[in-house]
Amino acid sequence: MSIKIIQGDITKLKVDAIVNAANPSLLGGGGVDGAIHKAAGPKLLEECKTLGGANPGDAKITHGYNLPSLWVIHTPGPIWHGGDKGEEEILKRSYENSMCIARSYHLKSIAFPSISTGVYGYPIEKASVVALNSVNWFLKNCAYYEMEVIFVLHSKKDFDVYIKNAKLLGIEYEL
Ligand code: AR6
Repeated sequence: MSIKIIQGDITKLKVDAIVNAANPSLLGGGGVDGAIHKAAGPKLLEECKTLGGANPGDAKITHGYNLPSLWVIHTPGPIWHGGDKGEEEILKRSYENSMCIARSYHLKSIAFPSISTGVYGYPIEKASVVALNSVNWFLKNCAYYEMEVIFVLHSKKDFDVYIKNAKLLGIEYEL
């Protein structure tokens, strides 16, 4: 079981699955969602149309089409409303449900962007703690084969926050 933290563009990664910070329609949008649809090509949207959307915290899987990754796991995170509207629980479920789908497909390498911390406004300091704790907990308690999780941060600032909080939480990671 391992956790990697890197800075980069998630659409470039040759992994088993990348996770998409989607919206409940699952029909594309801006940010990382837009970048993933652009890189995957129009067949991704065609498949997404068959999924019937997803509630915040749930996750659904599609093929990766023109992406280097084989699969895309789509999960709408919570919109930040100040922190007292169940945002933390929903964000945790986005990570855990994505990991559950990855496990059910026996995927070995899964890359996550920083869900909800762009358009959805979840503060990166708080969101990174939820992301790191949820995935670390899943790897320790629920993974029954070797799984590698890569946190892919688009900006150096977000990367630095993840590294700082991984250290504070005592979570082992590689670069
Ligand atoms: N690789 C890795 N991370 C990226 C990339 C990339 N290519 N592009 C952006 N990010 P956001 P959300 C980072 O806004 O907050 C969409 O319209 C970005 O810097 O993409 O969950 C959806 O359709 C940020 O840190 O997702 C929804 O409507 C992080 O990805 C809504 O945005 C997440 O930012 C979802 O908002």
